[in-house]
Amino acid sequence: MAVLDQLTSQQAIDLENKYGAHNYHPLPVVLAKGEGVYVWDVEGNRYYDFLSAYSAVNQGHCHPKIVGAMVNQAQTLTLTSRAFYNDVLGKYEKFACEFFGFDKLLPMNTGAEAVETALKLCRKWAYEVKGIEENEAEIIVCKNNFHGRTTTIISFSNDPVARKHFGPYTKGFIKIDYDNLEALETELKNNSNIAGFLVEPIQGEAGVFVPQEGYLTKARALCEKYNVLFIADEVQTGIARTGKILAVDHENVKPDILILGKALSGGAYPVSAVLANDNVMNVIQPGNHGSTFGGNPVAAAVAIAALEVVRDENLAENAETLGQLFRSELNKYIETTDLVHLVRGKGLLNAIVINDDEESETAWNICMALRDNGLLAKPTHGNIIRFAPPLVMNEEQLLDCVSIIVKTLKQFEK
Ligand code: IF1
Repeated sequence: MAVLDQLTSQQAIDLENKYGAHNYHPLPVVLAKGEGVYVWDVEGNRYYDFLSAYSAVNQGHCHPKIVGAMVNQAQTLTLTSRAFYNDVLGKYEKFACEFFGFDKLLPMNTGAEAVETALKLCRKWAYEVKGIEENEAEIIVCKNNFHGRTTTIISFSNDPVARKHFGPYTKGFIKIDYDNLEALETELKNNSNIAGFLVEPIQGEAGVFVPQEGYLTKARALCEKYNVLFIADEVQTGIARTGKILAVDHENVKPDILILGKALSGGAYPVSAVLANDNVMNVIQPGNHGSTFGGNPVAAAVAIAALEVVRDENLAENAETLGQLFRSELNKYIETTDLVHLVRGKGLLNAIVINDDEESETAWNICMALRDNGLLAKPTHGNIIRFAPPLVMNEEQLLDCVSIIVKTLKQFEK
């Protein structure tokens, strides 16, 4: 077998099993091609993608404008490092700062790196601007958070699988309940060493958990009152996914630090960023932080194109409209069955909760049956299935997907 011969699905799976670290448990489907809302496996079967690479492919697979920008830049200049200037980064920084309404952007590659960047930025601000004593700064985070997989980030996770045997852990984090303003105020009131509050506007990995209305506004106000930075991790919720450009826009909240990744590139390339105004970002000086690839010309060109697509194709509005339709259609079905407990979400970031315990295989089996019926989704936390299609979907396609989902769920009714 030559290295680049076309594999069967089973051959591809066997290769990954034998030669790849076993750090994932993928649904058994081997994808070979993507276009818009569709992906194809190596046997040529077509599926609706209802995961969008965990909300990275909001603009749809292989969007021609994004791929075009990438190919064009890749043929011109790919990487200079930040030892020299390149002629695309500044244009991208200006474009993105104006797009999201911040003074400055710090470019990185992955979501976890951007979260790390935000934590460093917050700590430095705490020492140099707020005046917290050296090494005393603490950052409040929420239980059941997901912010990535670095050593520091898993230090404040409470998922045993993500944490166990990776210690010793990084200090300086306080965990409080999500969606609980009293818990936040209690911490802020009693501890003058708090530098920041890091929060997901909707908790994705926790099963698309949407906080009560007003939570973000009030949390933001509390941060202001106690001179603490409000840090929004919009890696998953950002870039039109929830029906607004940012999930915090639903409450007109402006974070002190904004963390973006995933769909910032439309899934074409690893591009992440931290945005803040000068009063915060200016604490970062040469040598404090960086990355070989962060801000490279390909990433910059791709990100500009990816954001232009979101704007020009009105993806936020489309996510809002189709999300309403999706939840109302699924609710019609849920009223008729005991199998599904509820559907929840915002825009096109949704999940259904299966009426079964977390250890049961039902959600996984439903995802296998969805696959067989032409739609790809993945369980999170055992009994929850996340539904996050590309935002370039149209109404007819969405209704087709609803009928696939309902037909599949009906196969599981007792
Ligand atoms: C995996 C979940 C999604 C994120 C938020 C930072 C990052 C993520 C809010 C880090 C990444 C991913 C990573 C992916 C699974 C996935 C995920 F199920 F774990 F929660 F999207 F829903 N902040 N989320 O959601 O970004 O470093 O990965 O670029 O396989 O770990 P990254």
